[in-house]
Amino acid sequence: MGRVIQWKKTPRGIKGESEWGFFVVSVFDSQIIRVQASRWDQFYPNPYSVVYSPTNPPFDFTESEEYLELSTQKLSLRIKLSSFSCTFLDKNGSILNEDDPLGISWIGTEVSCYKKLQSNEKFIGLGEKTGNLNRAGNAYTNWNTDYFAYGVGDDPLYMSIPFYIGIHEKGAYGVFFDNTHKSVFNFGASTNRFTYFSAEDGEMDYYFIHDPQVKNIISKYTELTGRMELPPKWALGFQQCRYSYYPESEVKTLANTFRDKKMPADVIYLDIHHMESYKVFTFDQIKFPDPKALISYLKEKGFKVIVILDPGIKADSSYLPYQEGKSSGLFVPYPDGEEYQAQVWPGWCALPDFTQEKTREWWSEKMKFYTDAGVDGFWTDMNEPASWGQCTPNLLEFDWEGDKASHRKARNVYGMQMARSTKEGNEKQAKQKRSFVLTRSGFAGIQRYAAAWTGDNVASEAHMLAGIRLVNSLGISGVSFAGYDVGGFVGDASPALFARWMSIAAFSPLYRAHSMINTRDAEPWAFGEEVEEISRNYLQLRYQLLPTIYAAFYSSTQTGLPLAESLAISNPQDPKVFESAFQNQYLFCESFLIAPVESTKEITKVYLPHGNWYNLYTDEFFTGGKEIYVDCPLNYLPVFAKAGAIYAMQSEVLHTSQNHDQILRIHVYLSDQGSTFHYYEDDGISKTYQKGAYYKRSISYDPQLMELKFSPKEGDFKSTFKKTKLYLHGFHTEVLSVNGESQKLELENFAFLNKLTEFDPLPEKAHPYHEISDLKVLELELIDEEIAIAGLF
Ligand code: NBV
Repeated sequence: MGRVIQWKKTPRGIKGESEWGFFVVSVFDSQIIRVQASRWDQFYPNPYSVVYSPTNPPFDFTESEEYLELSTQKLSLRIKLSSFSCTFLDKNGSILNEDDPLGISWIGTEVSCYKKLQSNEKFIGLGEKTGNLNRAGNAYTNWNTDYFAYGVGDDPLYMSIPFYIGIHEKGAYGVFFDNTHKSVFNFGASTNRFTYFSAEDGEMDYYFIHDPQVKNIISKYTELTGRMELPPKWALGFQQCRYSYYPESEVKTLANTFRDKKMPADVIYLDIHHMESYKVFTFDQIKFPDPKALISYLKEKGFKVIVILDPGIKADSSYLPYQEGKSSGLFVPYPDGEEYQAQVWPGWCALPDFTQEKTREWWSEKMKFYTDAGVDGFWTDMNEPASWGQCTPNLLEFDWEGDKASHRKARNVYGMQMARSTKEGNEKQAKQKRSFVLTRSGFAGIQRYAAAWTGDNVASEAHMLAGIRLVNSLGISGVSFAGYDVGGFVGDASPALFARWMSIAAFSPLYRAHSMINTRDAEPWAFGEEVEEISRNYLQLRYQLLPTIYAAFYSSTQTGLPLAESLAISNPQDPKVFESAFQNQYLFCESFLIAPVESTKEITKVYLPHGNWYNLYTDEFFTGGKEIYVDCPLNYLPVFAKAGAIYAMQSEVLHTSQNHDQILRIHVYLSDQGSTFHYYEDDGISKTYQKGAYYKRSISYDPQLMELKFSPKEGDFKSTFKKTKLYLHGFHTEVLSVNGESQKLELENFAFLNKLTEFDPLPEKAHPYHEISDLKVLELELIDEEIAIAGLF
């Protein structure tokens, strides 16, 4: 940038000119400052990612011979006048982050921002990136790529989110580089001088976010780029996919097998073979002669159907969507106006330009074809966009909301705009219902439109663990609703691997099994009786935990925080959580510490962070801040409940719309720390919750008073539960006072998982059975008024 030549104050900050460029600095609020720099006096911000634009944030401004300084209550930015070099400080004056003297600079069109590496600095986030939790020492590229059978260290994959969090001894901060071009983030790879982010073209445009707590940095980032909307409850159930289930008789058999085998599930997918010659908005008439009848058959059994949508429109003049797209100018052209075509499943295809409003509108109307047949959700694949050859020419001209952009600028948002249009279509057609879209490709802000899955993974132990890190990293980067193909898409899972994967994914936001054409059958019963029982156990546990998972989804819509929370979020200063042995561990729904482990291991090392913990299955108590060894036979994934955890369970159900027994089971774990569970319930499907049709109350535990309090309910929804049953873990209480009335506790033997059938010749050691004996329980009427429970100890 060079020396600052002139500058002036604006209502939101400053703007000015330097020797080599122009800049705008804007205070967004007390925790976010945006820095824009360009070589021209014109700025072209990305219209797709940021949805937050506060007005007139208060800030102080000081000026000296050497510096300009903008400060809010929580953050200051000091700009050196001799070089436009930026230093961000917290409210105590500690340096959070500062530019290297090379600062913001250009090489041709490539724009970079070089920043000093702080001592022992760690970096987390950056969305769907393979590799370690701590990204220090590595570099990553953002360029949405269809990567079949990617390796666990490969980059780039399908989705780009140029947002990361830096953590060092003096604090933590977030940087969101809002440039859609191919970009590189280098956290000290091949250099010990700096870290940098750069893009092939476009402007330097980044948001600096600060809060002492990593959690709040993520919340702020999602205030900027938006949060997920509450999904329909069925989307939290188990989803079974395959490339592909057909014909319809096979789909029916699949549904019936789930029900016959008493395996909970909610969703069946139709992959590309549902179409006629892979043409989107068609059904193959031989394989699926009456889709409407099929879907209503499935609905009666409690299944929703999700269909795949590929963007490529077959260039066939007898195909209506192609005719319409061509005549209305909906497809991506070359700059001379000729229609661009590439080969995908249907053969040569035109590509809808989702950066154009009328294309999105048209696409969303077309979806009526599916919603009329009863389809409930959509799966947007190949939207990087992918094509045979994998080298889309850069000169293609996208509409970019009328401003025109080349493929270089538009590629990374293409998939996100397809997901957006698909969500709009899903909502438009489904009237009052919530939508569900699952996308492969995306960019910062994708969480507003869709859930994400991590593409074509492989059936291996390493992939199972890598998928967890991908999902956790997506969670750090605003995408709370994410998952991986359980069992691995490519290749054949061993029975043990499948069983372990099913049990880990029961604690994943998205719980979906999927596998590739020409691989072995990969349904939970396809690997033999033992795997079937283990799978059923974890499926049932997932469904029993739905009241907790649903409430956690609701919280995430409010806070932007992930459901699967890397331990780095709450323990950023604890070096242990970054160690390779422990970096896959995470908290699920704030209460459960999940310690993923390969299926080949019988014993594993687990790191329990600061705090106290209970083995979920046995209630064995552990003080945290240490490593422990834990048995991990195939039927028991190591899971620990946090001391102070409060969560809710329901009776076993086979799908999310099946009635439970109306008893809400609340589990509470003794702790010396206070805690609160925000219970949330609504009809699970409509949008009436936005107008007050919900049932909310908090359940708080006070260790000083030794009290548990249910706040009075809020909202107009009538809970589906009539009673509550308290399960007290670690408490010694025998009698409790409930709203002043004394009540005696019962003792119950309690198991989170069912005992496996005695397989011959499986030794007991391989399949132990855990039951918590004499757990203290108390059943109560669930009144909507305050419930005060005293006398705990
Ligand atoms: O539609 C087929 C597959 C799909 O099953 C998979 O989940 C996607 O990631 N799709 C990719 C196309 C090509 C797979 C080789």
